Amino acid sequence: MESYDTIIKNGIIVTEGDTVKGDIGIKKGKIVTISESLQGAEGKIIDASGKYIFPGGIDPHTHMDMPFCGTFSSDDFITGTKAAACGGTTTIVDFAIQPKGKTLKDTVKIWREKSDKKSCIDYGIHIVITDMNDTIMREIPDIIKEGYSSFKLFMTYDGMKVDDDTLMKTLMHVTRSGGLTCVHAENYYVIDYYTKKFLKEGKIEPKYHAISRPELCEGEAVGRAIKLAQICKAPLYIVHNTCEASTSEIARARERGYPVMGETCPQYLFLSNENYEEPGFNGSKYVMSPPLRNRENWPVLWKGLQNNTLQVVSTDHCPFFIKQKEMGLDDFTKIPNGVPGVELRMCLMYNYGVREGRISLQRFVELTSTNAAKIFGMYPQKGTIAVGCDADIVIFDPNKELTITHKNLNENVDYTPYEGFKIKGYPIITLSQGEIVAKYGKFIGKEGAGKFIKRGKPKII
Ligand code: DUC
Ligand code: ZN
Ligand code: ZN
Repeated sequence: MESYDTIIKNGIIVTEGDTVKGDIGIKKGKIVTISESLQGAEGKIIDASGKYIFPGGIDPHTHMDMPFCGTFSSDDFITGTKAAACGGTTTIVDFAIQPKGKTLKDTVKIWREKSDKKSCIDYGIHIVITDMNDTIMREIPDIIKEGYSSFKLFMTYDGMKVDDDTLMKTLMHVTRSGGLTCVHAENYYVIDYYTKKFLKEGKIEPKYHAISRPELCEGEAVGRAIKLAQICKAPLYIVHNTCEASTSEIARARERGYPVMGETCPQYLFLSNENYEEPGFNGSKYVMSPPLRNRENWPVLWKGLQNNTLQVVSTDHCPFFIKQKEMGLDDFTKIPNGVPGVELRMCLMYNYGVREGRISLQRFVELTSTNAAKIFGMYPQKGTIAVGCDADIVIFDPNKELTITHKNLNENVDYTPYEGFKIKGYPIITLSQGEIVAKYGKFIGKEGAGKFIKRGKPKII
């Protein structure tokens, strides 16, 4: 008789290519059988009748335990990955920030100390280069071979931003070494000009954070980064697109056949600059960069997700308690930038994407899992449901209705920007490498059981 560690029975298995009813047999953390019926086989049975079985979510943009504005994002690798698991995400790719004067090897060591034996789900690491020089350049090929195959550059932020010269050198060198360059694209000088002007005029409230970073400030930087990538014959991935100004630049480049890819995040699809008008200091909850835009951008971003101008929905999860946000009570530039989101990405995208008819089930899987696995060198180990893959699986109840409140979430922060949202469809069981790590919104896995994922060659899609 066939025997498995776990059998998921009677689910509706959804991958990037297919939707089929069937059973999944799991052994030693891997999917070993998918068949119409595993009737009679031995193993711990999970009955998934009437439920969707999705590949575990992959969130390729998180900031756990990140130093920022004199504080740290409030989720570390323990709390943040527990929250991710409860929300149906089984892999994150977090950004290790290079401290000035440190090598890439040092940077990786710092981030592995934050994540190893702490992460509760599997994780990869991108490297943010803030201090480029010849030594760093020479480290790139080896660091890629060690599984850190993507790099990010900030085009803005004092202390982290790089100039166009560094951007070009990185694009060329990373590409030559088989890696992928990502950019946070906003025009530094536009922000600097408006910030100084507003503070001088006594305009200190959170909403001026957003007004100092207009849409074209993002559009210009995205356009410039794309052109530099073109000159360098390099592929490029644009993180957190928020608006028409940036998405249209990516669309134009892709129409011409350039290898440019991009993501957006739930906050840019479901929230708007109207949130900055909330009473008191509530606007600070939405201080992030790039900022929230007007709601006319929502259908543009959805169209981008539908027509593959954008390939990924990530979260840019970077939570701060209100107390931390209050560092900027008298000066919006001192509000730590970022919002939580890692726990709600899958349900929000299902509710507003699939249930409301904007995307198919297949596109949902691509946007939340498969495409990130491909782009960031983890496919097919991750990002799909097939024999031989890691058994990273979400059992999703399409009929579960709930009203979102931060009180029921596992993120280590005292608010959610999605408070009061009513949704239908929620992950009820999450398996990471074959083990059940979350059930009905509670983490039940082992702290620190997540593995570092040595990522391979990025795929251009
Ligand atoms: N944007 C944020 O809002 N937070 C962290 C870093 C970033 O780019
Ligand atoms: Zn960013
Ligand atoms: Zn980010």
